[in-house]
Amino acid sequence: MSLLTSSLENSRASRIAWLLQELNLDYEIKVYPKTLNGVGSEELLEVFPTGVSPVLTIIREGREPKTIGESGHIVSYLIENFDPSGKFKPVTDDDKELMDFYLHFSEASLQSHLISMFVGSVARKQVPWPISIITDQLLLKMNSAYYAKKLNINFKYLDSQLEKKGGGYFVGDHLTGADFMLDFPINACLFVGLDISREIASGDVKEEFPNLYKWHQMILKEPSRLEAEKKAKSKL
Ligand SMILES: N[C@@H](CCC(=O)N[C@@H](CS)C(=O)NCC(=O)O)C(=O)O
Repeated sequence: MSLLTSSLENSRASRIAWLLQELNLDYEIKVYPKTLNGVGSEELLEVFPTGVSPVLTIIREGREPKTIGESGHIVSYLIENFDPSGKFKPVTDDDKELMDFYLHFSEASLQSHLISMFVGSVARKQVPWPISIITDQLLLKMNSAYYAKKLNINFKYLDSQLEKKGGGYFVGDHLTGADFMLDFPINACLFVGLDISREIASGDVKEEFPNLYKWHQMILKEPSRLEAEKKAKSKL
């Protein structure tokens, strides 16, 4: 398989690399340069019409190569087609429904607001002083009134979900697509993207989301995730 990405650091591609590693699949990572100011890569546009990453090309003997996009879809597709022992499949119908919810929640309700804040923080750096005094205030107000506020509600909800089930993984008692999808917004954005998290949490991020923090610490030790990270680093 070929995992195509415009970036390996701070990228949704990391969740796919981790899953490929967990599934013990043979994969290579191709890194494409960002050429359109972070809105996509011209090279990627040639492989997939939206020009954003991650994109996965599945090569199987006797079949035409298949190229798929959207990280949530890639996660579902890989688990559906390449997890014969059902290692990552939810056990009950309720768990399946919950996992599907998290697959959507991750991109639709977390990532959308995280990206808005990220775009704001990049734009902020382009504005010269002293105009930046005003634009900084405007961005902070926008974040606290909307994006950071929404994210605080959504991360608190996730935290309470883990609390309700006594910790562990997001669905059932083993890794599912939910954990792969939530890896990026929680591990790379909430606990590592400190500038953003300072605005999302009213105080200390670890204290405000203690159950997410425990999950974060557990996930960082997953052996296949560490292995995928090592492979990705060798590509940088
Ligand atoms: N909802 C899409 C979002 C894809 C997306 O926006 N990817 C970012 C990287 S994480 C991207 O390619 N941005 C443009 C760039 O890096 O040039 C998904 O989950 O795959």
